Amino acid sequence: MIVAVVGATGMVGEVMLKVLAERNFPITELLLVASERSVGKKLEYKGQEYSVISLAEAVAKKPHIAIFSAGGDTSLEWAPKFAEAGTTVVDNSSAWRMDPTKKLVVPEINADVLTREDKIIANPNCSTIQLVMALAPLHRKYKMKRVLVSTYQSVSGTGVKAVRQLENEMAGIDGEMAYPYPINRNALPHCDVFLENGYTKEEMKLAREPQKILDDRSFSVSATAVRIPTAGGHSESVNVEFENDFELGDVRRILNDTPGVTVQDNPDTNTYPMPIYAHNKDEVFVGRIRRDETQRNTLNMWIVADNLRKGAATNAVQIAEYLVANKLV
Ligand code: A2P
Ligand code: 11C
Repeated sequence: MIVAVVGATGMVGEVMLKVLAERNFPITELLLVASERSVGKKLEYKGQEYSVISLAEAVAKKPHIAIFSAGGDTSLEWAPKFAEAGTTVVDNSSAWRMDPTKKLVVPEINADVLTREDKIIANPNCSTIQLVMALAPLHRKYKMKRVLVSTYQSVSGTGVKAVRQLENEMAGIDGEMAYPYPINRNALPHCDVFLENGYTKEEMKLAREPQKILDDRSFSVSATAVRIPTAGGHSESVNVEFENDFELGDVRRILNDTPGVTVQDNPDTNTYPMPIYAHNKDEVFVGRIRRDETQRNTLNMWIVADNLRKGAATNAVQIAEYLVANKLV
C-alpha cells in the first residue's frame, strides 16, 4: 500500500505515525505531507528518516490511502483531488462529516457501510467517537430516547498552540494565546466556534454525528462542551434516558463485552476513568455507572478516552485497516 499522511507534522499526525507503526500497517511507500512551509523537513517512521513533501507531489504519486489531519480547509480543497486520482481519503476534519454523500465511520459500530465507491470517508469528532462507542451497544439493547452530555476536553484537541499556552501559563511565561482567556486553573465553556443558535460547533457535532453514525434519528443529544486544563484525554459526563428499563449489572456486562470499551468502575477502590490513565491508550474507558434516581430508565456514566488516539488517529487507522482487510482499496 502507498499511504499518505497529510498533516504529518501536526499533533494528530505525530500520533498517526505512532499508531501506524504500532499496528504494523502494511505500507510499501510512505508519503509524509504537510504545508509548503514544512516541505523538506525530516520526520521519522520506524527508525527511518522521511522528507516532508507537498500535497501536489503526494497526489501525483496516486497513493492507495491518504489519511488527512490538516484542518477542514485543506480537506475541502485537497481530498477531492486525491479521490480523483483514485486515492481513498480518510479525513479527520469536520469538513465532510455531515455531507450526506460521505460515510461517517466508527469501525466497531458501522464499518459495514463502506464500499469501494467511498473515496472520501469521514472520521467523526473526538468527543463523538468516545460517546458513541459506549452508547451504541446500550442503544441496541435498550433504545435511547435522549442523551445529555457535558464534556471536559483536553487542550490537545485544539492543537499545539493550546498545549503551549497551558505549559506557558503553568510555567509563568507570557506567550501566544490559543484561547481568549487563560486555561490554567480555568474552565472555558467554549470548544470550537460559536454558532448562531448559541451553541458551539463542538456541541453541534455531538448533537448530530451520533445520529448519522447509528443511522437513527429517533434519539436526541444535547451537549455542553467545556475546555479544561488537561492534556491526556477528553472526559464526558453522560445522562441517557432509554425507552426500556435496564439492570445495572447488565449495562456493565454489555459495556465490558464491547470491543474497544473498558469498564473501570469500583467506588470501593476509587476506581474510575481519568485522562491521566487513558492517555496513550486506544480504549474508551467507562465508569461511575449508576442509575439516575430522579427519572425512569435513565443512566449516568463517565466516559474518558485519549482524544488523539481513539478520538482521531486510532479510529482513522482502524478505518484504513478495514478498507485493506475487505479489499475496498
Ligand atoms: P505544517 O506543520 O506545515 O503547518 P496542528 O493541528 O497540530 O497544528 O497540525 C496541523 C497539520 O496540518 C500540520 O501538519 C500542518 O502542517 C498541516 N497543515 C496546515 N495547513 C496546511 C496546508 N495548507 N496544507 C497542508 N498541510 C497543512
Ligand atoms: C476539540 N474536538 O477537542 C475538537 C478537536 O472537529 O475534528 C477536533 C476538531 C474536529 O476541540
